[in-house]
Amino acid sequence: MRERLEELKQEALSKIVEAKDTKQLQEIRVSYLGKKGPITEVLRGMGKLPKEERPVIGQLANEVREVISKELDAKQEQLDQEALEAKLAEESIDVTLPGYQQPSGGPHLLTKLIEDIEDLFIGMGFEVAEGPEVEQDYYNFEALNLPKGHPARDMQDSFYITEELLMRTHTSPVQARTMEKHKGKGPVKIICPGKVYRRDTDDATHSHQFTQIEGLYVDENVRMSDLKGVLNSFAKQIFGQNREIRLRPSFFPFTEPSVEMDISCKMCHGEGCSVCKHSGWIEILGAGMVHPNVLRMAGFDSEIYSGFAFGMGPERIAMLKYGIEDIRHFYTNDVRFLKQFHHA
Ligand code: 2NL
Repeated sequence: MRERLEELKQEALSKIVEAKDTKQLQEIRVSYLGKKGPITEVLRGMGKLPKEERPVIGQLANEVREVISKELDAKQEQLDQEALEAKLAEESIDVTLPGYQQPSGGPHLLTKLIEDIEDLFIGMGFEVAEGPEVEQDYYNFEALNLPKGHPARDMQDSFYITEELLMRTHTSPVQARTMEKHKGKGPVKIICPGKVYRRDTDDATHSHQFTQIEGLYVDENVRMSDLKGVLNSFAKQIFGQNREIRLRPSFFPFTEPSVEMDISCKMCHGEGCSVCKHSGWIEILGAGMVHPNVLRMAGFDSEIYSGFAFGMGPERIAMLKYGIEDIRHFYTNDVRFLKQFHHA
């Protein structure tokens, strides 16, 4: 019986060594230590042994049980440890790998330019005013001395929503609304930046949606020389202190007299080149003295009050300032284009 027990022990231990998982260990436990296992069987057969042998064999059987049980426990622990290590190895991350780039964006070139222009006019005492992009025919045209039937308000050129509502074609209606709110009392000194809409076919120099900045200063004794001083200061701050300005007579329905402003060409220092079409001057904006009809419709006494107004296109300013050749670059938002101006 001794040999049998010794044999069972060796058998069980070598099976434990070879066991690959918890399930196999459990099978070994049941088959060797269970109620129907060989050790229990040996103990049952003890009755046939001589009396003095019984405690010795009994003790040996218990020792064998214990050794097998301990080995099973130890092997189980080893398997658990290996499983844990495998899991940790699988889930480990290499903290020395380079991280993902988190590219940071920046304000759009046009946003930035518009804000710079706002700041510069705020510095000269103007306030920023905004208004609706869906506008009434009255504020967009009528109040600006463009009565019904005026050639400049051709249905074909504007996006109408109803007979009386359209997408604003300029930011002037914001100025008309602001003047009206002042109830005939000056001063009104505002700039109005925003999106405007025209029924145009998009190409390198036209867009059905673009931006505009208009300015308006209404008070007693506002003169053309005030307009010239403000615009001169604007031009030098945006394009450089070495620029000259020039005012040429022009026509707008809402101003009288009307002018267009040019800045001297930097490329050729006024000598003439392809940028300025060999004139030495580049057109930047339109302006003039507010038409008395416009003042009167907004509730101002045109005998007491006078004003100047101007309008410019930030896209055009940006194209000239940075040499951008296609207006569509502003709206297609190719980051390769946009990021060139993040530090502008
Ligand atoms: C241009 C010309 C201009 C105005 C806009 C204006 C507004 C009011 C009264 C009088 Cl409420 N005038 N705006 C005046 C002259 C020119 O814009 O070429 N813009 C891109």
